[in-house]
Amino acid sequence: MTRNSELFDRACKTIPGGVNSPVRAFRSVGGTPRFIQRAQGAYVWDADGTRYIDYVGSWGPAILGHAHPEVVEAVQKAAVNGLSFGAPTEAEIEIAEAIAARLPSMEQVRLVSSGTESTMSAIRLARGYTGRSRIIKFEGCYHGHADSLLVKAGSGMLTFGNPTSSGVPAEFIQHTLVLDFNDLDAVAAAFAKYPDEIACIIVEPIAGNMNLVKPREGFLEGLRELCTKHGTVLIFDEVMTGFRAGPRGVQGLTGVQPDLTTLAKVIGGGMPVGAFGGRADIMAHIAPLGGVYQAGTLSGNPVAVAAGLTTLRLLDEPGFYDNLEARSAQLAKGLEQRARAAGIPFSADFVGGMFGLYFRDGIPTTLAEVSESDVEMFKRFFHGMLDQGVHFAPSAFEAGFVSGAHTEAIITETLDIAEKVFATLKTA
Ligand code: KE4
Repeated sequence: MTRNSELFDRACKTIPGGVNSPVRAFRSVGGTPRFIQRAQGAYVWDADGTRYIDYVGSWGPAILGHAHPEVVEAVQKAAVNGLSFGAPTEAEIEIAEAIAARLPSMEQVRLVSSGTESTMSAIRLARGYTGRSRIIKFEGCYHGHADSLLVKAGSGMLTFGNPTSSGVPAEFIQHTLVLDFNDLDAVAAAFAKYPDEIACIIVEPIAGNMNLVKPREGFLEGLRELCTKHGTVLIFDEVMTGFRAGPRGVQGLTGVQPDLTTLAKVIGGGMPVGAFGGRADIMAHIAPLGGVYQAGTLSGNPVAVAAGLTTLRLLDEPGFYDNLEARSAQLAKGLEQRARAAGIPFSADFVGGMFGLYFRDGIPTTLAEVSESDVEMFKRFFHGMLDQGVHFAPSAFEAGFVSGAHTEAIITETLDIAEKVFATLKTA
């Protein structure tokens, strides 16, 4: 009995599934989740003292590497002055200004405490601003667990193969239209069917919750055009891609400007910070200015904001993103080379500090293509790597993450281990 399994057994007695977020439970890959005791840079250590090269990165926030000394120091300095006041602070202005300076589409920013809160609030705001009820999302995209979005979602819901959650009454999702990601014709048809009824489109501009799936040429531009034509609010859910896919998110990479953007993960640097924001004329409808209510006791609390602000500042280091993407490329291309040498059907893709691994030939551009991946082969790869001290995301339908602490040598170490693991996959 390892310490991990002891803790997991104990956890399951008082925590549903032993975890506080389903995807952590290893249910899709089997085995015992690793209970992390500490983390530093590119590494995490579990309850048995085993070290892993970490490619989960807290599902995106740990872009600098774990426990960056300057982030930890900022948190400590903020904490001694009090944890939360329920009153405005200068730091909240600073992070709103820092976000708006990096994402010009976000003329106004409201802080919340999670990605779910940010998307839930953005949807309500789009409905309040337009006076319309219908929303469009895409199958396999995950926007957190607000009721109207838990329809054919991605991430842990796709992982478990139950993409629409129980407990959500049909009335709550009757206005949610679910279309295929990258199918612009389907979006045009929805507008033809419901002219002037669609409040918003919410999209992961690069999908990271059905594994990594990039938009086809013209897809985002087409969404922009249709939303402008129909007075529909275009929401880029950049909770995962914001400051992760690049220094200005996907909107910076593509030049496609959404009306609203949702953020979290990186902007908290590991602490609970989310945000939504965009055009000032839309944000003017949010309380206390307008009739769309939204609130949060711990929104913008100084300790979390200190972590986020310091993280954003450190991301401005010259060359940070060039190095980050070079490491992602080294990993993705290196894995492809080694898998092919072992005769394993495998492909990999990357953008900025995020990557996708697919046990199929060819990089997927749709959920259907992702779903062709050999999940059983992924499970064996996942555990083979885990046993050798490399921790990937415990799901075939999640993106992976590198950080500024993942050096060329650490990626090479990962690739050397992968070469051995791929060799075992062929024989099994
Ligand atoms: P949170 O409520 O978990 O902070 O954010 C929800 C969310 C919203 N939008 C996007 C694009 C997201 O990726 C997420 C959360 N991502 C998952 C990982 N795929 C979080 C991991 C988990 O659920 O434990």
